[in-house]
Amino acid sequence: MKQDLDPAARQCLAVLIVTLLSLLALPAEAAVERYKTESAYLARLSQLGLQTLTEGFESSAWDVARSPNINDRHAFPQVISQTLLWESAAKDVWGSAYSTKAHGVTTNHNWARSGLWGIYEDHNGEPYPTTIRVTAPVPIFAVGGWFDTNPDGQSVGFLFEGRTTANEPGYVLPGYGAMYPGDNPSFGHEFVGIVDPDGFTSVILTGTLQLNEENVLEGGNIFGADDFTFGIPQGQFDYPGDANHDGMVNLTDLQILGDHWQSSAAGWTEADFTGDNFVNLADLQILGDHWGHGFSADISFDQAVQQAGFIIPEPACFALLSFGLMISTCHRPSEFSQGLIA
Ligand SMILES: [Ca+2]
Ligand SMILES: [Ca+2]
Ligand SMILES: [Ca+2]
Repeated sequence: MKQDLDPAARQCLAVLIVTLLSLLALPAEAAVERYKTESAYLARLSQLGLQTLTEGFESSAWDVARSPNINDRHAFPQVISQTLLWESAAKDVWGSAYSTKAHGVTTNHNWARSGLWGIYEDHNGEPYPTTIRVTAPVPIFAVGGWFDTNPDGQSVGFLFEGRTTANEPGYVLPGYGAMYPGDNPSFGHEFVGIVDPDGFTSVILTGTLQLNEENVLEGGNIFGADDFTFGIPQGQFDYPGDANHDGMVNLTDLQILGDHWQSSAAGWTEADFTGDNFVNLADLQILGDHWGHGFSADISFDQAVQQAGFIIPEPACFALLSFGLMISTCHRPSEFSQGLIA
């Protein structure tokens, strides 16, 4: 005898089957990717639609951690720059049993690849390997930078604390996390980058670590680094006024704003800071309000505007003056000038 399911039961069954199928179709954890050339790494970030955040340790966020020479060292346990937190993780990884000295991150000229400063970890003379943790407030997807080991010829890598799985060429260090070796022996600065499509909120920059037969961690080394690029989610790290995402609100951003003045199809990188797709006084006001962020502004915003040759349309004068601009050129041209003349 045939027993048809009633419509309600049939619907239930259908829902159950669809649910099971969708569970089976869930994507596996995406593989972590490693890059040894910066161009391939940057191309991948672009392909993934990630925004880039660069860190070259030149901005004033790092002024508290400058070590011009061996006798004039200023290391800080933690430095926050562009919303990323950089800190010494040496004692966390290697243990603190025999050390009471302060460890911290700092910058000097020796480790710079560009500009004046590169990062290193200061151990107050103690023989800890370099172990620097970078933490983000929201998941980010990639970290890459230029590493220089001392002595030359060693390689660095990335440790993701607490992870119990890893894909090739990564491996799990029980009790520590997932280790992804750079395998890029460093003679001078060499690039190593890593992309994790699943995202991460912290990563430790360190040597290519292993556990030896006695279950003791080894493989650390001493290095400095510079010119990092992080792959971050679009829009998450937008600092008001920082059109080009370099962590500073300065002439470059003002130039960008001038270049796109009165554009009606602008995004953040064209200096639309309000999100209305227009570049206008509201955006200029935001830039002015945050002028000097991330760098030591040696000229004021109004000086910069004057120097840049802004000619403000008449109705705008009042608005600008209302936030303290001393614009001497509030005369009659009805159009904004062709932006900025540097
Ligand atoms: Ca630098
Ligand atoms: Ca900027
Ligand atoms: Ca706008």
